[in-house]
Amino acid sequence: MLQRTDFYPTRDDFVPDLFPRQEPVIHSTGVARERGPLDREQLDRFERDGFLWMEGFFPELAVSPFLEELRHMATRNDITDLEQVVMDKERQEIRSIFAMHELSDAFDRMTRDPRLLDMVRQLLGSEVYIHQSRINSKAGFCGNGFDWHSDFETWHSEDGMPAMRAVSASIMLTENNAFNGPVMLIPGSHQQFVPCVGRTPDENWASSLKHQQVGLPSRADIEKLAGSDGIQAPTGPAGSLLLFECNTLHASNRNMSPWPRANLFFVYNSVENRLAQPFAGTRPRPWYLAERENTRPLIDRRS
Ligand code: AKG
Repeated sequence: MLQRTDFYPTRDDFVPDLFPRQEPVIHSTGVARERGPLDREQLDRFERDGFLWMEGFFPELAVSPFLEELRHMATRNDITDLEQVVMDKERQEIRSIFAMHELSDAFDRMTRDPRLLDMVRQLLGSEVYIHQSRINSKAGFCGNGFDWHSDFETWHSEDGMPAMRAVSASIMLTENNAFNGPVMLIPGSHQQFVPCVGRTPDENWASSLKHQQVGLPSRADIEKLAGSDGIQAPTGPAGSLLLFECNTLHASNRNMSPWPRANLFFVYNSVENRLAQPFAGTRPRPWYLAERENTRPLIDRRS
């Protein structure tokens, strides 16, 4: 059998030191890059930091029906019993719902919002499809956090995503403030691939979605990367948007405040970066974590 070259080796007993990414951060070039909607300053910031924060991108009123729908889903046993719904390990509150756009027409329409699509196409330099969508919800007083990781490291090893050519659009469904566990990011970390020690158990996802144990960068690597430009935790009202590059290291703390925090994530992958077999040698993860079938280019909602 022909051996595939793995440009991002990870998940072994011994791994190389962190090393520079192999692809550009912004994949469009020339006129397509300059055409917008992101202007030069925004592109430069995304390229430098690995993320862009757009406070109040959508009006709060435009996102409140999505929060209502999430609350309604939480009351329905036929939804909470689904495999794609992950409950918090200590309390019986929803932690994540995957493939939101398959469960709800409203969420599906939102993935095709022309303003989102145009920005993501500009960043990825091609047509795009949804690799994964999810809501992460942290109930007041008890919503758990997420350890430091690069999404790409997981998508590469467990899903067979070949290259760093995916972007997450995270839309805040509630206010994100300093106390309710906002996402923290390490600016500039997307420039380095951080290999992670440890082999991937079969069906790792069954436990990792509640508490990740492999695919975690070493503390020394996190310290090194955060040592350059620190850590940022963008905060703002419901409707704010965080666009972040698939390899940007991020994490979040437990929600110890009384205020719930719910964020929606749409992961757009380039149609030129469709999934292969997982590089960790494990079986492919379920469809709701990694789309393999429905990879046709998304068509704008307006058309
Ligand atoms: C992830 O889902 O990969 C995250 O790191 C989410 C962090 C959060 O929702 O606070």
